[in-house]
Amino acid sequence: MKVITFGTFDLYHLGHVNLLKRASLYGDITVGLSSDEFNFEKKGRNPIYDYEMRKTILESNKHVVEVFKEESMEKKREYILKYKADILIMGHDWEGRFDHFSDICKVIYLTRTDNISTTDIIKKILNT
Ligand code: C2G
Repeated sequence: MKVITFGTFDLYHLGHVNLLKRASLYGDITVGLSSDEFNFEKKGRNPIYDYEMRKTILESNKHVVEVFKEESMEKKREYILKYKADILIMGHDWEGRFDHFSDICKVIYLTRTDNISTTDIIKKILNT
């Protein structure tokens, strides 16, 4: 089975690793990796690691077979069809947000890892 997931995966951390490990139980993973510009739209700031760095880091994950540039939310259906994904998997902070793709793929939300996020890491660094 072919899994697709999306995200910025900035400052690669345990939450990302756990999500990819859990998703790998369903199949090989293709990642729609948010462009720097799309991350700015989503979070109002540039990622700390630029796209190429985040892509290289993700490609080092043994469960990830392909990484492509995610440029907008509106293209999600196009991406799912283009990459022939059987299952869309996201962390449960997105619960329900992608159910409308269930006509073209299975949609699964997995438990997020508690007490870690890119934003928290940045705050911790700024407060040291
Ligand atoms: N995640 C997690 N546990 C955390 C942090 C993140 O399981 N502690 C998951 C998120 O739920 C997401 C993935 O790791 O499935 C990537 O996280 P982000 O880079 O924060 O993704 P996001 O910015 O939410 O982008 O089109 C969808 C968006 O691109 C998703």
